Amino acid sequence: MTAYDDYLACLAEADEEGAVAVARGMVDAGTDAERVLLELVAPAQRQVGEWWQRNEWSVAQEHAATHISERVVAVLGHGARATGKGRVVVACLDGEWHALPARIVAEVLRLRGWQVTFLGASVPVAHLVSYLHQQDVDAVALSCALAPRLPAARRAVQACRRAEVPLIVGGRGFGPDGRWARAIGAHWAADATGAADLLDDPAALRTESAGAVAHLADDEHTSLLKRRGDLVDQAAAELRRRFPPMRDYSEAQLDATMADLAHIVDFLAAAVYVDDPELFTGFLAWTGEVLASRGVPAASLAIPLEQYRGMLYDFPRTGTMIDAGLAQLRR
Ligand code: B12
Repeated sequence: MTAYDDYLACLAEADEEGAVAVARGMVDAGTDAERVLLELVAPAQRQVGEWWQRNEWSVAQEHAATHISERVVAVLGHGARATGKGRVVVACLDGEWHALPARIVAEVLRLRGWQVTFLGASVPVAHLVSYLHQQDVDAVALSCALAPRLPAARRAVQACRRAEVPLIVGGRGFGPDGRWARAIGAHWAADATGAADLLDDPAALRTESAGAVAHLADDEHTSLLKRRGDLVDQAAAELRRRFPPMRDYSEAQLDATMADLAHIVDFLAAAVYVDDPELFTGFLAWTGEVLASRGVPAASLAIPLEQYRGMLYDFPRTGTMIDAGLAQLRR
């Protein structure tokens, strides 16, 4: 068994002390704490996500594992000394509850000699900015795991620019190659090591990009989100009509279905925001897998998509995204 297997076994058994011992053991044997964070804890958490996605792990098992990884991350960052590089504030965007990826970035920056202030999950942009005005901060690092937070990320880019504090962003919400960070004009790094390297390069951080958001002039994104409640309600009614198993759903299944319908609108809106159908088709592929592993045919997704398509007939860009999604479902 490798240390990674041992660590996963500890997460599976909710063995907190065991997990800490595996991580400490690696450091004692000479592995950098940064590598332990990025090559043990981070991939283990991604594996936890896959188990949840495939319905092999419950939400409770995921929560227990995440709690343990949070403790391990704190232990690995402990004792790091600031070396006068400056102060970085690390936070998650508004509505973003994936604090652990941000915490891993925070601890890596601490290990690299930065003084780090970790603000944690869901920090509204206005509060972040007023914090920047009150404190002496050299840079901000923002994390986003879910693409629907991209509009908040762009507001943060603009606000940090006005406050003249360099900002870097990261997390899976910006796309696998950071392309949606570029779309909103943000500096992006793929992982915590990339974040540390970018912060060490002030010349790179001084460059400014306006991003590529001219398409937002059509206002489809804002109008679409204004209709969110109505879209979800109508899609639920249509599902009840065309998808008979839903009539026997438990309350919990109905709640999950309503959340899924809202997610579809949110990711559709995010795709419209950055004008990239792949954001939406990628989301649908993932949702299809989640549904299939819970016994719901992925093809049933066509019902809400067709409903949204009909209701949004006067939204041309949105229509293109939905058509790409429907074409993918047919394949
Ligand atoms: C734990 C977890 C949760 C926990 C988070 C608790 C916490 N304290 O963090 C809770 C239970 C809250 C949660 C909730 C949800 N989650 Co969740 N979650 C996860 C899980 C399993 C692990 C997250 C993690 O720690 N990853 C490990 C780190 C290391 O991830 P990482 O992205 O690789 O991070 C690196 C880079 O992205 C980068 N990086 C990250 N941030 C930054 C910042 C900067 C500045 C830079 C430069 C780099 C950078 O550096 C990191 C380290 O190198 C992931 C699975 C996954 N693949 O990540 C799902 C996952 C992200 N969640 C998912 C989902 C769907 C949800 C929910 C919508 C579920 C639901 N139905 O309610 C909610 C949404 C909540 C919200 N609004 O934010 C999906 C997202 C899928 C998608 N299509 O986008 C995932 C991928 C699970 C899956 N496989 O399906 N989740």
